[in-house]
Amino acid sequence: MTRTKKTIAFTCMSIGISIGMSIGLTSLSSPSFADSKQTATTQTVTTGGRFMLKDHTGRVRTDQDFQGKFMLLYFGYTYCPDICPTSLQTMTHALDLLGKDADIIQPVFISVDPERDTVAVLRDYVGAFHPRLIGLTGSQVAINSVAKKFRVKFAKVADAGGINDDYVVDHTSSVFLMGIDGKFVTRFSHATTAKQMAAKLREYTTKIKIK
Ligand SMILES: [Cu+2]
Repeated sequence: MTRTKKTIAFTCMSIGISIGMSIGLTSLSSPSFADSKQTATTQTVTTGGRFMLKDHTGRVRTDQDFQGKFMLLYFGYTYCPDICPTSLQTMTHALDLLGKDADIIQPVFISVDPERDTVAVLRDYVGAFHPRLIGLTGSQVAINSVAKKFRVKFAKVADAGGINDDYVVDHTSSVFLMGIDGKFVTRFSHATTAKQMAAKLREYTTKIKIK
């Protein structure tokens, strides 16, 4: 009897572990992951990388310029009707909640619509949000490259009924936090509130201060 119970318990545990592992692996799954468990556990998927773009003052900026500070990064476009303004407001509000502690965090906006988001357009736009917000744009090739490195997806969609019969751009709406070494720390979903973002930012920036 005891033996049977033990066997059942062990079996249940095994199933539990298997399910747990499957869930763990599934949550890590992305198209870039191969099928084997071996690959899933050993391969590191990087988010971020090198870039060279122009800021909203026309100055050339690279990823290196932002090292030594945390970078709170968002990809979007200035013509975005609601998603981008909401995200940028959340970022601004989160930084405001941190007060002086936000000085170690550089907010950055990278345009996924370089065709319309020229340096001049960006200059007018970033000022409406955080006073330290840096807007970045570049050639379509440069933007495609940086978006790919952050695994940010974007696509132009015809907006026939919209203003000027123009287009909108569907895009990933996560906010990325990069560390002082330029490496990926975490990402916030669009649903994250300013309060939640501020709490997480405080957590990560405090860790660095202790070191
Ligand atoms: Cu947007």
